[in-house]
Amino acid sequence: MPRYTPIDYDAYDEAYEDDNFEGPVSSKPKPKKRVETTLPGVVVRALGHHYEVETDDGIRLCRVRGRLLQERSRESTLVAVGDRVEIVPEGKKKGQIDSVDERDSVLSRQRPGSNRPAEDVILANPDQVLIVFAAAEPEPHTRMLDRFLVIAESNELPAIICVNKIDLTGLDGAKSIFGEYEKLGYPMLYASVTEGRGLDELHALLEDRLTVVSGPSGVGKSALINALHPGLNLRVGEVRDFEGKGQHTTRGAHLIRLPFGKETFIADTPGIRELGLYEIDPGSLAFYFVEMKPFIHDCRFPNCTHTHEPECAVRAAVARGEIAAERYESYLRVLDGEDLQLDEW
Ligand SMILES: Nc1nc2c(ncn2[C@@H]2O[C@H](COP(=O)(O)OP(=O)(O)O)[C@@H](O)[C@H]2O)c(=O)[nH]1
Ligand SMILES: [Mg+2]
Ligand SMILES: [Zn+2]
Repeated sequence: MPRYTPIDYDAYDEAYEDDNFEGPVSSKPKPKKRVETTLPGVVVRALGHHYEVETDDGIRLCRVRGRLLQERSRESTLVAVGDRVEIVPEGKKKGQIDSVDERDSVLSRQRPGSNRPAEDVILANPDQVLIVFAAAEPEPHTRMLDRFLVIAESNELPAIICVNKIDLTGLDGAKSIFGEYEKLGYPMLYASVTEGRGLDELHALLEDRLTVVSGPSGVGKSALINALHPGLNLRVGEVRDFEGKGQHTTRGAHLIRLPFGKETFIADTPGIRELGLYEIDPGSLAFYFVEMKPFIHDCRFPNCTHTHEPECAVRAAVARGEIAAERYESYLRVLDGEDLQLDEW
């Protein structure tokens, strides 16, 4: 057994994990083997090489245990926001991430400049996306809503559409703009923070899920979340969501635990903002417009882009009014690569 000189904490850790370790050759008594109790938690924020992990006894600042770093695969992010982890607590406020649970779902993108398939996990374990729009102020652009829906569909995330500020238009006014989406089968929620409408339904839809909250700036995302978590005090009327200005340290998404249910989390928008549409294969785009899906296989050409080809079942459905002309227009624009400034939030 080589002589072991404790140098730092990490070395100690490794030494403790070595079952054959006989202890430092010194007169000091052998330190007692620590009994490691781990705590379950959820990663809520990534800060460089550290992570904030929400546990039952609060948020702890954690680093990743050396042993876990060695197990790192090149295929995917080792630890991501949204991961369910086990941590070994250190003191009252810190800990080490000891293991990461298998992910049920991911929001990810391919790592640029990589020659092997490697994904950057922007968010682990998302359950759904809540796309918030306003019935008025700002003027709703359904073209932009269609883009959010494409992002949700291409990531296989169920989407819920929340139309806020119905106090400004009335329910009928809001439905005249967004009714089409109800027909497509998306769950719709009409709300008004000012009048306290729709908040109970929203509460029920979010409970015990991890929801990505997204939508243009000014539609009332922060106001809605404050209404469900009055202690949170997100700034209303500011462009940056969920965070104060001048915080650049956070990478990717940030989770906030809402004070109901056992595991209710919302993720802020940077996660989805980073997912451009540039990665979507034009040949698959129609699959992300839910109403086009049933027609795609009836096109004469299997590689039909539904733009000019003869005997295109999608265009025929548009002509018959079975697919809304506005939605088809959105499809063409996304296909065309039109940049709709999703990042101007
Ligand atoms: N009339 C009306 N205004 C609202 C409502 N919800 C939020 N607002 C206002 O809309 C503005 C933007 O809200 P905010 O929550 O910051 O939007 P965010 O950018 O999506 O987070 C603020 O001035 C809010 O007071 C609503 O239900 N009705
Ligand atoms: Mg906001
Ligand atoms: Zn076609």
